[in-house]
Amino acid sequence: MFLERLQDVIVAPATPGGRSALALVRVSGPQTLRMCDQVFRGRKPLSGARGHQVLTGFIVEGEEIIDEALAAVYRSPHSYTTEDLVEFSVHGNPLIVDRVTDLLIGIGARLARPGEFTERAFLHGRLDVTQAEAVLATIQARTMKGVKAALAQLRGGLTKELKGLSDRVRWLVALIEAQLEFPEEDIPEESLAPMLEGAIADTEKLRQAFRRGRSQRKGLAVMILGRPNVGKSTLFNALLDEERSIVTPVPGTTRDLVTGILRFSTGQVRLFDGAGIGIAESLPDRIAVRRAVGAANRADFLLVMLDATSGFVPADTELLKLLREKPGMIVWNKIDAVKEIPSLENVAGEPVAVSALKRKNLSPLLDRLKEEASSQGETFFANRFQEECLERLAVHLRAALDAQYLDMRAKELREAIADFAGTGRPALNQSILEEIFSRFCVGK
Ligand SMILES: Nc1nc2c(ncn2[C@@H]2O[C@H](COP(=O)(O)OP(=O)(O)OP(=O)(O)O)[C@@H](O)[C@H]2O)c(=O)[nH]1
Ligand SMILES: [Mg+2]
Repeated sequence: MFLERLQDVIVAPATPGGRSALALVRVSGPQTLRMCDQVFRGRKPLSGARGHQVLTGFIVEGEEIIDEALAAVYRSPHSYTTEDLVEFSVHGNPLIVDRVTDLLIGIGARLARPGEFTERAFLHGRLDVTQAEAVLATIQARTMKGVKAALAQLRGGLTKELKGLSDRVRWLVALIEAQLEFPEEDIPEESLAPMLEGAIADTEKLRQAFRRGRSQRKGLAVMILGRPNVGKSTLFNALLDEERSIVTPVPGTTRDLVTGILRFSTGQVRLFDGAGIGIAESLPDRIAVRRAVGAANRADFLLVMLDATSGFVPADTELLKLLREKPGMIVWNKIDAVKEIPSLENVAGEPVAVSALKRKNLSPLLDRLKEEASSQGETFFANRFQEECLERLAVHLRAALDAQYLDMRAKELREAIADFAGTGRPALNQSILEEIFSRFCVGK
């Protein structure tokens, strides 16, 4: 259906509403030049212009002059969308911009949806999704460093990384298939494991670069998670140095998701506090818990809080499991009220022990958050679907590493190869594309 929509001429202002020196109205699609000729009067028709030519003239409605304008003509395929495209520079008055846009709509153009120009560049194969994300990141970056990282990705940085990794996995599949077919040609099986481990490590590096990209764009999302009453809100307030979240001795105090920003010189953290995960009897409790779990799923980093006064309890097991899938750390709280910090077995990483109430030992926690939020190291910008592809990829690679038989390994790796495809060109599914491109501004 959206391929049919490619037949439409789309129009949208490409500059923000409000008064400014100039404003840009963009028009793209198969009949663009013919349509623009109906509203633009220059020394020659736009349909007779070369590509990349700028003409001076007037925007007109019949005999009425709407504005003096410049029209930049881009001819297919040498334009942002790869279609015929015209950009009118008009005076930056919203009345003029709206009138020009309405004029074009009046003769058959359609108002573009957010990101539709970029979506067309994607559908015509000029950009892959990694580059489309880079376009968005270039516009949204809040630091020059972020802009540079986005531009590197727009030039194909991430595409290259993914290709390198996918080539290696393809090579592994070829090796395994050769081994299955010609068992007499002995390919040492010991050599497969290190290669797989290398691919897993590189996938993890990419995932981390995705997280850094997200945190550079929006701030690292950190969720404080724990059973009711362990002191989550007290820690939240202590870290933000502000009495934001309500603290009481009554379990089940926090229900709404509370959020605050922690700023470091290297980046920022969006900190979340929500309901305690535990017995939820009333409907509001259940909704509150669902919200907290949802926020934990969306978070980039978890602070799983345990209560040192009660020690580890069975209900904490589920919370610790989350740390297998997502980076985070364990925080023992209320150490002011115990003689010794309870021990924990079989957990990854060193727990940090604090007293949120007395604000004791918070600096290792803050240091870690600062480190996680810093955009040091390579940064890539991705959307949810690309992140999910990479997540599945990591799962398939691990399964391939653990598989006992070569054919199982080959099967997992073939699935991994399918995941790569999704990172650059997701299945042409309307709702996926809409979700990706709707985050763009109108006119981009
Ligand atoms: N001794 C001691 N008490 C603490 C500490 N941190 C929190 N508390 C107390 O624990 C109780 C619960 O604190 P909250 O911060 O409301 O706990 P919570 O985890 O947000 O609780 P819910 O929102 O109900 O899930 C309060 O009485 C706090 O004063 C601490 O470090 N030491
Ligand atoms: Mg609370």
